[in-house]
Amino acid sequence: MKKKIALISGITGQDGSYLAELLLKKNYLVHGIIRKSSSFNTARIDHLYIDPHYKTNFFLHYGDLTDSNTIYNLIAQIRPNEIYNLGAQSHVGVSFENPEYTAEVTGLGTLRILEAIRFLKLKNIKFYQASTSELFGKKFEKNFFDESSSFYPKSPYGVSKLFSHWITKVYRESYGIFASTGILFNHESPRRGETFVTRKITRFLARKFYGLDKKLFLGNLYAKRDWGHAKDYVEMQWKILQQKKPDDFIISTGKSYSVKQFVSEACRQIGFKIIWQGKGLNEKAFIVNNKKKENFICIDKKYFRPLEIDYLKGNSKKAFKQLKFKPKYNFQALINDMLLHDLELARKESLIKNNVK
Ligand code: NAP
Ligand code: G4F
Repeated sequence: MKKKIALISGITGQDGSYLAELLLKKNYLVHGIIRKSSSFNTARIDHLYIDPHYKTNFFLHYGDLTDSNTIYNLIAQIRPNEIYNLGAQSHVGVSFENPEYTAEVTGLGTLRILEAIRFLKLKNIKFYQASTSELFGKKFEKNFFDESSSFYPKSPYGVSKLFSHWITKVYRESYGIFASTGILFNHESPRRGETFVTRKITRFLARKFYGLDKKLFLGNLYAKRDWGHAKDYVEMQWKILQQKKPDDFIISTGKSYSVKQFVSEACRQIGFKIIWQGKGLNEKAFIVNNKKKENFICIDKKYFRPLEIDYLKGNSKKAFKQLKFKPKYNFQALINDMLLHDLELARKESLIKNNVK
Protein backbone atom coordinates (compact mmCIF):
# COMPACT_ATOMS: atom_id res chain seq x y z
CA MET A 1 0.00 0.00 0.00
CA LYS A 2 1.21 3.51 -0.84
CA LYS A 3 2.50 5.33 2.22
CA LYS A 4 0.77 8.53 3.27
CA ILE A 5 2.88 11.67 3.02
CA ALA A 6 2.80 14.37 5.70
CA LEU A 7 4.40 17.82 5.63
CA ILE A 8 4.98 19.51 9.00
CA SER A 9 5.88 23.17 9.48
CA GLY A 10 7.40 23.72 12.93
CA ILE A 11 8.86 20.19 13.01
CA THR A 12 11.77 21.33 15.22
CA GLY A 13 9.36 22.54 17.93
CA GLN A 14 7.82 20.69 20.87
CA ASP A 15 4.70 19.49 19.03
CA GLY A 16 6.41 19.02 15.67
CA SER A 17 8.88 16.57 17.16
CA TYR A 18 6.23 14.46 18.91
CA LEU A 19 3.96 14.53 15.86
CA ALA A 20 6.81 13.42 13.58
CA GLU A 21 7.46 10.45 15.91
CA LEU A 22 3.79 9.52 15.90
CA LEU A 23 3.45 9.70 12.11
CA LEU A 24 6.63 7.68 11.54
CA LYS A 25 5.20 5.00 13.84
CA LYS A 26 2.09 5.05 11.66
CA ASN A 27 4.30 4.41 8.64
CA TYR A 28 3.98 7.86 7.04
CA LEU A 29 6.66 9.50 4.94
CA VAL A 30 7.33 12.60 7.02
CA HIS A 31 8.66 15.83 5.53
CA GLY A 32 9.51 18.78 7.75
CA ILE A 33 10.33 22.42 7.12
CA ILE A 34 13.30 23.72 9.10
CA ARG A 35 14.77 27.22 9.29
CA LYS A 36 18.37 27.91 8.41
CA SER A 37 20.17 28.83 11.57
CA SER A 38 23.86 29.47 12.29
CA SER A 39 23.69 26.92 15.11
CA PHE A 40 21.80 23.63 15.15
CA ASN A 41 18.09 23.95 15.93
CA THR A 42 17.20 20.27 15.42
CA ALA A 43 17.89 18.84 18.90
CA ARG A 44 14.29 17.62 19.32
CA ILE A 45 14.32 15.62 16.06
CA ASP A 46 17.96 14.52 15.74
CA HIS A 47 17.02 11.01 16.90
CA LEU A 48 14.67 10.68 13.89
CA TYR A 49 17.13 11.81 11.26
CA ILE A 50 18.78 9.32 8.90
CA ASP A 51 21.12 10.47 6.16
CA PRO A 52 18.92 10.48 3.02
CA HIS A 53 21.65 8.51 1.19
CA TYR A 54 20.29 5.56 3.17
CA LYS A 55 16.70 4.31 3.43
CA THR A 56 14.59 6.75 5.41
CA ASN A 57 10.99 7.92 5.83
CA PHE A 58 12.06 11.27 7.28
CA PHE A 59 13.05 14.27 5.17
CA LEU A 60 13.97 17.83 6.10
CA HIS A 61 13.80 20.89 3.85
CA TYR A 62 14.93 24.44 4.45
CA GLY A 63 12.09 26.93 4.36
CA ASP A 64 10.37 29.70 6.24
CA LEU A 65 6.73 30.64 6.69
CA THR A 66 7.60 34.18 5.56
CA ASP A 67 8.80 32.87 2.18
CA SER A 68 5.82 32.19 -0.12
CA ASN A 69 7.87 30.82 -3.03
CA THR A 70 9.59 28.16 -0.98
CA ILE A 71 6.33 27.13 0.70
CA TYR A 72 4.66 26.83 -2.72
CA ASN A 73 7.57 24.92 -4.25
CA LEU A 74 7.81 22.50 -1.33
CA ILE A 75 4.11 21.67 -1.44
CA ALA A 76 4.24 21.31 -5.26
CA GLN A 77 7.24 19.00 -5.04
CA ILE A 78 6.22 16.88 -2.02
CA ARG A 79 2.47 16.69 -2.82
CA PRO A 80 1.60 15.74 0.75
CA ASN A 81 -1.67 14.07 1.76
CA GLU A 82 -1.67 15.98 5.05
CA ILE A 83 -0.14 19.32 6.03
CA TYR A 84 0.24 20.20 9.72
CA ASN A 85 0.89 23.92 10.17
CA LEU A 86 2.60 24.03 13.57
CA GLY A 87 5.20 26.67 12.70
CA ALA A 88 4.79 29.94 14.59
CA GLN A 89 6.43 32.59 16.67
CA SER A 90 4.61 30.95 19.54
CA HIS A 91 5.64 32.98 22.60
CA VAL A 92 2.89 35.30 23.81
CA GLY A 93 5.25 37.58 25.78
CA VAL A 94 7.66 37.90 22.83
CA SER A 95 4.75 38.79 20.53
CA PHE A 96 4.40 42.11 22.41
CA GLU A 97 8.07 42.83 21.63
CA ASN A 98 8.00 41.60 18.01
CA PRO A 99 4.37 42.14 16.95
CA GLU A 100 4.91 42.63 13.22
CA TYR A 101 7.15 39.58 12.88
CA THR A 102 4.63 37.52 14.87
CA ALA A 103 1.83 38.58 12.52
CA GLU A 104 4.00 37.72 9.47
CA VAL A 105 4.77 34.21 10.67
CA THR A 106 1.90 33.21 12.94
CA GLY A 107 -0.78 34.98 10.90
CA LEU A 108 0.23 35.35 7.25
CA GLY A 109 2.27 32.12 7.24
CA THR A 110 -0.98 30.17 7.35
CA LEU A 111 -2.41 32.10 4.40
CA ARG A 112 0.71 31.32 2.37
CA ILE A 113 0.15 27.58 2.81
CA LEU A 114 -3.57 27.82 2.06
CA GLU A 115 -2.88 29.86 -1.08
CA ALA A 116 -0.39 27.26 -2.29
CA ILE A 117 -2.99 24.52 -1.77
CA ARG A 118 -5.56 26.59 -3.69
CA PHE A 119 -3.26 27.47 -6.60
CA LEU A 120 -2.00 23.92 -6.94
CA LYS A 121 -5.62 22.69 -6.96
CA LEU A 122 -4.68 19.95 -4.50
CA LYS A 123 -8.21 18.78 -3.83
CA ASN A 124 -7.38 15.69 -1.75
CA ILE A 125 -5.00 17.38 0.63
CA LYS A 126 -5.89 17.78 4.31
CA PHE A 127 -4.71 20.83 6.23
CA TYR A 128 -4.40 21.17 10.02
CA GLN A 129 -4.07 24.59 11.65
CA ALA A 130 -2.62 24.88 15.17
CA SER A 131 -5.18 27.18 16.78
CA THR A 132 -4.97 28.10 20.43
CA SER A 133 -6.81 28.93 23.63
CA GLU A 134 -5.18 32.37 23.29
CA LEU A 135 -8.12 33.10 20.96
CA PHE A 136 -10.21 33.38 24.12
CA GLY A 137 -9.50 36.00 26.69
CA LYS A 138 -12.61 36.97 28.51
CA LYS A 139 -15.00 34.90 30.54
CA PHE A 140 -18.41 35.54 29.10
CA GLU A 141 -21.36 33.36 29.98
CA LYS A 142 -19.61 30.16 31.15
CA ASN A 143 -16.58 29.39 33.31
CA PHE A 144 -15.02 27.32 30.52
CA PHE A 145 -14.39 27.72 26.81
CA ASP A 146 -15.73 25.42 24.12
CA GLU A 147 -16.26 25.51 20.33
CA SER A 148 -19.14 27.99 20.73
CA SER A 149 -17.32 30.49 22.97
CA SER A 150 -16.61 34.02 21.73
CA PHE A 151 -13.07 35.03 20.88
CA TYR A 152 -11.29 37.88 22.66
CA PRO A 153 -7.53 37.62 21.99
CA LYS A 154 -5.31 39.77 24.17
CA SER A 155 -1.89 39.73 22.47
CA PRO A 156 -0.36 40.20 19.02
CA TYR A 157 0.14 36.42 19.09
CA GLY A 158 -3.55 35.80 19.87
CA VAL A 159 -4.68 38.20 17.14
CA SER A 160 -2.33 36.58 14.59
CA LYS A 161 -3.70 33.16 15.53
CA LEU A 162 -7.25 34.49 15.19
CA PHE A 163 -6.45 35.55 11.61
CA SER A 164 -5.09 32.05 10.92
CA HIS A 165 -8.10 30.40 12.53
CA TRP A 166 -10.64 32.37 10.49
CA ILE A 167 -8.74 32.23 7.22
CA THR A 168 -8.64 28.44 7.60
CA LYS A 169 -12.43 28.39 7.93
CA VAL A 170 -12.81 30.82 5.01
CA TYR A 171 -10.71 28.55 2.74
CA ARG A 172 -12.70 25.54 3.90
CA GLU A 173 -16.02 27.20 3.10
CA SER A 174 -14.97 29.08 -0.08
CA TYR A 175 -12.87 26.48 -1.86
CA GLY A 176 -13.95 23.20 -0.27
CA ILE A 177 -10.45 22.56 1.09
CA PHE A 178 -10.28 19.96 3.88
CA ALA A 179 -8.98 22.49 6.39
CA SER A 180 -9.42 21.79 10.13
CA THR A 181 -8.32 23.46 13.32
CA GLY A 182 -7.44 22.21 16.77
CA ILE A 183 -7.99 24.85 19.43
CA LEU A 184 -5.41 23.48 21.82
CA PHE A 185 -5.04 24.69 25.39
CA ASN A 186 -1.56 24.90 26.94
CA HIS A 187 0.36 21.69 26.56
CA GLU A 188 3.77 21.04 28.00
CA SER A 189 6.39 18.30 28.14
CA PRO A 190 10.08 17.74 28.78
CA ARG A 191 10.54 19.19 25.26
CA ARG A 192 8.79 22.48 26.09
CA GLY A 193 10.85 25.57 25.27
CA GLU A 194 12.71 26.81 28.36
CA THR A 195 11.18 30.30 28.35
CA PHE A 196 7.61 29.03 28.79
CA VAL A 197 6.66 29.17 32.44
CA THR A 198 6.25 25.43 33.21
CA ARG A 199 9.63 24.42 31.79
CA LYS A 200 11.27 27.50 33.30
CA ILE A 201 10.04 26.24 36.68
CA THR A 202 10.92 22.53 36.33
CA ARG A 203 14.32 23.30 34.82
CA PHE A 204 15.10 25.74 37.63
CA LEU A 205 13.96 23.41 40.43
CA ALA A 206 16.01 20.53 39.05
CA ARG A 207 19.12 22.71 38.79
CA LYS A 208 18.47 24.08 42.27
CA PHE A 209 18.24 20.52 43.58
CA TYR A 210 21.79 19.90 42.31
CA GLY A 211 23.06 23.27 43.57
CA LEU A 212 23.46 24.64 40.03
CA ASP A 213 21.12 27.64 40.46
CA LYS A 214 20.00 29.95 43.26
CA LYS A 215 16.96 32.02 42.38
CA LEU A 216 14.05 32.01 39.99
CA PHE A 217 12.33 35.20 38.81
CA LEU A 218 8.73 34.90 37.66
CA GLY A 219 5.92 37.22 36.54
CA ASN A 220 2.19 36.81 37.19
CA LEU A 221 1.71 33.92 39.65
CA TYR A 222 -2.07 34.12 39.55
CA ALA A 223 -2.76 33.46 35.86
CA LYS A 224 -4.62 30.16 35.51
CA ARG A 225 -4.02 27.75 32.67
CA ASP A 226 -5.46 24.42 31.54
CA TRP A 227 -2.27 22.38 31.23
CA GLY A 228 -2.10 19.09 29.33
CA HIS A 229 0.70 16.93 27.94
CA ALA A 230 1.96 17.51 24.37
CA LYS A 231 2.12 13.76 23.68
CA ASP A 232 -1.62 13.43 24.31
CA TYR A 233 -2.37 16.49 22.21
CA VAL A 234 -0.40 15.66 19.04
CA GLU A 235 -2.36 12.44 18.75
CA MET A 236 -5.50 14.59 18.53
CA GLN A 237 -3.91 16.71 15.77
CA TRP A 238 -3.60 13.54 13.71
CA LYS A 239 -7.10 12.34 14.61
CA ILE A 240 -8.60 15.68 13.59
CA LEU A 241 -7.34 15.05 10.04
CA GLN A 242 -8.70 11.48 10.03
CA GLN A 243 -12.31 12.69 10.40
CA LYS A 244 -14.71 12.42 7.45
CA LYS A 245 -15.32 16.17 7.40
CA PRO A 246 -13.14 19.17 8.25
CA ASP A 247 -14.04 20.70 11.61
CA ASP A 248 -12.81 22.60 14.69
CA PHE A 249 -12.07 20.92 18.03
CA ILE A 250 -11.21 22.14 21.52
CA ILE A 251 -8.44 20.04 23.11
CA SER A 252 -8.04 20.58 26.84
CA THR A 253 -8.05 18.74 30.17
CA GLY A 254 -10.95 20.68 31.75
CA LYS A 255 -8.83 21.53 34.83
CA SER A 256 -7.27 24.90 35.53
CA TYR A 257 -4.36 25.70 37.88
CA SER A 258 -2.44 28.88 38.65
CA VAL A 259 1.27 29.35 38.02
CA LYS A 260 1.67 29.44 41.81
CA GLN A 261 -0.05 26.05 42.13
CA PHE A 262 2.31 24.69 39.47
CA VAL A 263 5.32 25.87 41.50
CA SER A 264 3.91 24.45 44.76
CA GLU A 265 3.12 21.05 43.22
CA ALA A 266 6.54 20.83 41.54
CA CYS A 267 8.24 21.69 44.87
CA ARG A 268 6.17 19.06 46.67
CA GLN A 269 7.23 16.43 44.14
CA ILE A 270 10.91 17.33 44.29
CA GLY A 271 10.81 17.41 48.11
CA PHE A 272 11.26 21.13 48.81
CA LYS A 273 9.27 22.31 51.81
CA ILE A 274 8.24 25.86 50.94
CA ILE A 275 6.29 28.85 52.23
CA TRP A 276 5.01 31.89 50.37
CA GLN A 277 5.21 35.36 51.93
CA GLY A 278 4.42 38.91 50.83
CA LYS A 279 2.11 40.37 48.23
CA GLY A 280 2.25 41.73 44.68
CA LEU A 281 5.76 42.44 43.45
CA ASN A 282 7.08 41.58 46.94
CA GLU A 283 5.68 38.08 46.99
CA LYS A 284 8.44 35.53 47.56
CA ALA A 285 8.83 31.80 48.12
CA PHE A 286 11.24 30.33 50.66
CA ILE A 287 12.64 26.85 51.13
CA VAL A 288 12.36 25.90 54.79
CA ASN A 289 15.08 23.66 56.14
CA ASN A 290 15.66 23.07 59.88
CA LYS A 291 14.00 26.39 60.78
CA LYS A 292 16.20 28.19 58.21
CA LYS A 293 14.47 30.06 55.41
CA GLU A 294 16.09 30.52 52.01
CA ASN A 295 14.44 32.82 49.49
CA PHE A 296 14.50 31.07 46.11
CA ILE A 297 11.63 32.62 44.11
CA CYS A 298 11.03 36.35 43.54
CA ILE A 299 8.81 38.38 41.26
CA ASP A 300 10.28 40.46 38.44
CA LYS A 301 7.85 42.83 36.77
CA LYS A 302 9.59 42.42 33.42
CA TYR A 303 7.81 39.07 33.09
CA PHE A 304 4.37 40.68 33.34
CA ARG A 305 2.64 41.25 30.02
CA PRO A 306 1.00 44.54 28.96
CA LEU A 307 -2.26 42.59 28.80
CA GLU A 308 -2.90 39.19 30.34
CA ILE A 309 -5.38 36.36 29.99
CA ASP A 310 -6.15 35.59 33.62
CA TYR A 311 -8.06 32.38 33.23
CA LEU A 312 -8.24 29.51 30.77
CA LYS A 313 -10.20 26.30 31.14
CA GLY A 314 -11.42 24.26 28.22
CA ASN A 315 -14.33 21.94 27.65
CA SER A 316 -13.46 19.12 25.23
CA LYS A 317 -16.79 17.33 25.27
CA LYS A 318 -16.88 17.25 21.46
CA ALA A 319 -13.33 15.79 21.21
CA PHE A 320 -14.05 13.24 23.98
CA LYS A 321 -16.98 11.97 21.94
CA GLN A 322 -15.86 12.34 18.35
CA LEU A 323 -12.10 11.82 18.63
CA LYS A 324 -12.31 9.46 21.63
CA PHE A 325 -9.93 11.87 23.34
CA LYS A 326 -8.84 10.64 26.76
CA PRO A 327 -5.74 12.39 28.11
CA LYS A 328 -3.25 10.01 29.75
CA TYR A 329 -1.51 12.71 31.79
CA ASN A 330 -3.13 14.82 34.51
CA PHE A 331 -1.53 17.89 36.13
CA GLN A 332 0.53 15.86 38.63
CA ALA A 333 1.71 13.31 36.04
CA LEU A 334 2.68 16.09 33.63
CA ILE A 335 4.82 17.79 36.29
CA ASN A 336 6.34 14.45 37.24
CA ASP A 337 7.36 13.71 33.65
CA MET A 338 8.95 17.15 33.25
CA LEU A 339 10.75 17.01 36.61
CA LEU A 340 12.19 13.52 36.02
CA HIS A 341 13.60 14.64 32.71
CA ASP A 342 15.03 17.90 34.06
CA LEU A 343 16.52 16.18 37.13
CA GLU A 344 18.41 13.84 34.83
CA LEU A 345 19.65 16.79 32.75
CA ALA A 346 20.77 18.62 35.89
CA ARG A 347 22.46 15.50 37.27
CA LYS A 348 24.55 15.22 34.10
CA GLU A 349 25.30 18.94 34.20
CA SER A 350 26.50 18.72 37.79
CA LEU A 351 28.71 15.69 36.98
CA ILE A 352 30.39 17.63 34.19
CA LYS A 353 30.82 20.68 36.42
CA ASN A 354 32.32 18.66 39.29
CA ASN A 355 34.65 16.69 37.00
CA VAL A 356 35.97 19.87 35.45
CA LYS A 357 36.80 21.35 38.88
P1 NAP B 1 7.32 25.77 19.53
O1 NAP B 1 7.99 24.71 20.34
O2 NAP B 1 7.60 27.20 19.81
O3 NAP B 1 7.68 25.47 17.99
C1 NAP B 1 7.44 26.42 16.99
C2 NAP B 1 8.01 25.89 15.68
O4 NAP B 1 7.79 26.88 14.67
C3 NAP B 1 9.54 25.64 15.72
O5 NAP B 1 9.81 24.51 14.94
C4 NAP B 1 10.09 26.89 15.04
O6 NAP B 1 11.34 26.71 14.44
C5 NAP B 1 9.01 27.10 13.98
N1 NAP B 1 9.05 28.44 13.41
C6 NAP B 1 9.14 29.62 14.06
N2 NAP B 1 9.18 30.64 13.17
C7 NAP B 1 9.13 30.08 11.95
C8 NAP B 1 9.16 30.60 10.63
N3 NAP B 1 9.28 31.91 10.38
N4 NAP B 1 9.08 29.74 9.59
C9 NAP B 1 8.99 28.39 9.81
N5 NAP B 1 8.96 27.84 11.04
C10 NAP B 1 9.04 28.68 12.08
O7 NAP B 1 5.74 25.59 19.56
P2 NAP B 1 4.86 24.33 20.04
O8 NAP B 1 4.63 24.45 21.49
O9 NAP B 1 5.43 23.10 19.46
O10 NAP B 1 3.47 24.66 19.34
C11 NAP B 1 3.18 24.21 18.02
C12 NAP B 1 2.10 25.11 17.42
O11 NAP B 1 0.94 25.03 18.23
C13 NAP B 1 2.45 26.58 17.35
O12 NAP B 1 1.83 27.10 16.20
C14 NAP B 1 1.82 27.17 18.59
O13 NAP B 1 1.54 28.53 18.39
C15 NAP B 1 0.57 26.33 18.68
N6 NAP B 1 0.02 26.13 20.03
C16 NAP B 1 0.82 25.71 21.04
C17 NAP B 1 0.28 25.47 22.29
C18 NAP B 1 1.13 24.99 23.45
O14 NAP B 1 0.67 25.11 24.59
N7 NAP B 1 2.29 24.42 23.20
C19 NAP B 1 -1.10 25.66 22.50
C20 NAP B 1 -1.88 26.06 21.43
C21 NAP B 1 -1.33 26.27 20.18
P3 NAP B 1 12.72 26.93 15.27
O15 NAP B 1 12.93 25.66 16.05
O16 NAP B 1 13.73 27.15 14.20
O17 NAP B 1 12.52 28.11 16.16
O1 G4F C 1 4.07 29.55 29.64
P1 G4F C 1 3.52 30.80 29.08
O2 G4F C 1 4.48 31.72 28.43
O3 G4F C 1 2.36 30.35 28.08
P2 G4F C 1 1.11 31.15 27.46
O4 G4F C 1 1.34 32.59 27.45
O5 G4F C 1 -0.11 30.66 28.16
O6 G4F C 1 1.13 30.64 25.95
C1 G4F C 1 1.33 29.27 25.63
O7 G4F C 1 0.08 28.63 25.58
C2 G4F C 1 -0.81 29.10 24.53
C3 G4F C 1 -2.12 28.30 24.65
O8 G4F C 1 -2.94 28.92 25.59
C4 G4F C 1 -0.13 28.87 23.20
F1 G4F C 1 -0.96 29.25 22.20
C5 G4F C 1 1.16 29.66 23.14
O9 G4F C 1 1.82 29.38 21.90
C6 G4F C 1 2.06 29.21 24.28
O10 G4F C 1 2.46 27.88 24.03
O11 G4F C 1 2.76 31.61 30.21
C7 G4F C 1 1.74 31.01 31.00
C8 G4F C 1 1.33 31.98 32.08
C9 G4F C 1 1.05 33.40 31.57
O12 G4F C 1 -0.09 33.89 32.21
C10 G4F C 1 2.25 34.22 32.01
O13 G4F C 1 1.99 35.59 32.24
O14 G4F C 1 2.43 32.13 32.98
C11 G4F C 1 2.61 33.51 33.29
N1 G4F C 1 4.00 33.69 33.74
C12 G4F C 1 4.37 34.04 34.98
N2 G4F C 1 5.71 34.14 35.06
C13 G4F C 1 5.09 33.55 32.98
C14 G4F C 1 6.19 33.84 33.83
N3 G4F C 1 5.27 33.19 31.68
C15 G4F C 1 6.54 33.09 31.22
N4 G4F C 1 6.73 32.70 29.93
N5 G4F C 1 7.63 33.39 32.00
C16 G4F C 1 7.51 33.76 33.32
O15 G4F C 1 8.49 34.03 34.01
